Amino acid sequence: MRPLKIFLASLGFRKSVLGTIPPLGIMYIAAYLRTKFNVEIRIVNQKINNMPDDELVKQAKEFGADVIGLSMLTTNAYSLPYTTRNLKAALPDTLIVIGGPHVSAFGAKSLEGNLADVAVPYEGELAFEAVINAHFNGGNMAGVPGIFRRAEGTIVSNPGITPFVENLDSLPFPAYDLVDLKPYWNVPAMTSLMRRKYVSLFTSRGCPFRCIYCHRIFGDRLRVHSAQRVIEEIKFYIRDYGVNDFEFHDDVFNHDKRRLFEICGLIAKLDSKVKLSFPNGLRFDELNTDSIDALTDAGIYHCACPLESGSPRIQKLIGKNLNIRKYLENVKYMTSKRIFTLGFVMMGFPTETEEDLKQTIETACISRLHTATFFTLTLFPGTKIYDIVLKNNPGKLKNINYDDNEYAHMKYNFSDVPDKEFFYYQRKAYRDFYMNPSRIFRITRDFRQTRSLPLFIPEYFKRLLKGISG
Ligand code: B12
Ligand code: SF4
Repeated sequence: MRPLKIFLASLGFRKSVLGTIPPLGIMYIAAYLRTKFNVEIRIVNQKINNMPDDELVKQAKEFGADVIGLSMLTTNAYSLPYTTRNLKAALPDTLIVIGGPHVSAFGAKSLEGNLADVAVPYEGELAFEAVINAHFNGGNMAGVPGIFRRAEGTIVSNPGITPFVENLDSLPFPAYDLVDLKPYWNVPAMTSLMRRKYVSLFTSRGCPFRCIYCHRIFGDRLRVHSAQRVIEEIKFYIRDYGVNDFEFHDDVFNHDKRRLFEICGLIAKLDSKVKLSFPNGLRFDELNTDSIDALTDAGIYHCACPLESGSPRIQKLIGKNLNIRKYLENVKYMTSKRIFTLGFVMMGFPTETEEDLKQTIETACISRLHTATFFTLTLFPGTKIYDIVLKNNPGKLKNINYDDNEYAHMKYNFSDVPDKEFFYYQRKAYRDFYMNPSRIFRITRDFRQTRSLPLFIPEYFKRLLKGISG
């Protein structure tokens, strides 16, 4: 029997120097499906070479896909109507499944306005397997828990939730063999460096914290790959890909402290010297000098430090409850080791006042962070904070346009401060934070690719002009 042909694509375009990484979600799914079915799989990441939608459709047709899986963030979902219409026209009998953060956020609504057949929220491996089994065994998907599907002209939400993989070590390594890594090595990754041979890792899923603006893709229980398995994976990439630079995308890599020490200890014993970065951040109030020393010995050189707010009142409101004193101490200690530290800060929370904003700016400014990005809160359905605004201030949701928006350029203001003042504080944040000779000195001293720093200057000015320019 010929293998089942599965075409997996990650949607969206790369518009600036901001990061692009290998599409881990569909790479994990591909690796898993290979262990379950006789399949031939092709992976396409639209973002890496800004492949036009029509080219993506052409490739799916040429490949002769029996099943198409499309993965996307909400910011990338705007092309779904066009792409699914053309995919259906080119391959009328092919099952189109959508999944990823957008479906996890929008649920049944993610099937509105497009021609995808099935939408899979949350973790994808087991649910996609169940969808394929149901499709090729009579087509009845009513028994697949937690998915959204079309039936008799309507969208149906199946009862139950899509299952999580309990033992993460039972999953195969993501299918790096289906991805050409070279183009990724030439553009900035989430770690804002380029021209470096790296691999992205995702060594844990789920998070026990309760920040009310955050996704729930992997549930609220931390599941981890064992330290031994993480090291096996690292050794595999060193051996087979000649890579010694590893970018961790975990949400809370350092929550399991024993595992952190185990992983760092095993890395320090490797024959090859490796470099580690944590561009999605660590939970900084859960670090201490010992864990920072262990990470340093293992090779950490670049780390995001999520602060979000410098106001204890807002910390409580958003459920982050970060210990700001410990945060500052640990940033200082990490920076003293010349590890490049990037602050993630958010502004625009409901009820946030000028006083809160001032506290946030002051906290960022007194920190030893090398850089900071002052994001505006972007609300996604499926989060508690979205429901709060929906209840108290629904008018504010009307203007949200997620389409193709990037990172620091989203311009929303859900705070109590009028827009004019609010964006003034955002610009002030960038100005006060960066207009500091000691910080500029440390950036140029500790950034690994000083020569590429000028590339980020236009990005800096865009942020500095937020709320003034278009
Ligand atoms: C790396 C990362 C990025 C990178 C690269 C993202 C990319 N895809 O190119 C960069 C830095 C560019 C980025 C940017 C942004 N990001 Co981001 N990012 C992440 C991060 C930290 C890791 C993503 C990852 O690799 N996960 C690991 C893989 C294994 O998980 P996964 O992709 O979700 O796949 C699993 C399931 O979703 C599902 N699945 C995925 N695809 C498919 C497809 C099918 C068919 C099926 C069945 C299942 C399925 O199965 C997979 C395996 O279980 C996540 C947080 C997180 N923990 O996931 C946020 C996250 C994806 N980002 C998020 C956001 C909000 C953003 C920004 C909009 C931030 C902002 N306000 O500007 C920008 C968007 C920029 C843009 N225009 O694209 C949100 C998404 C929310 C949403 N509804 O879309 C997340 C979830 C974090 C959060 N705070 O909530 N991000
Ligand atoms: S923001 Fe980070 S710490 Fe908070 S719930 Fe999300 S992943 Fe967990």
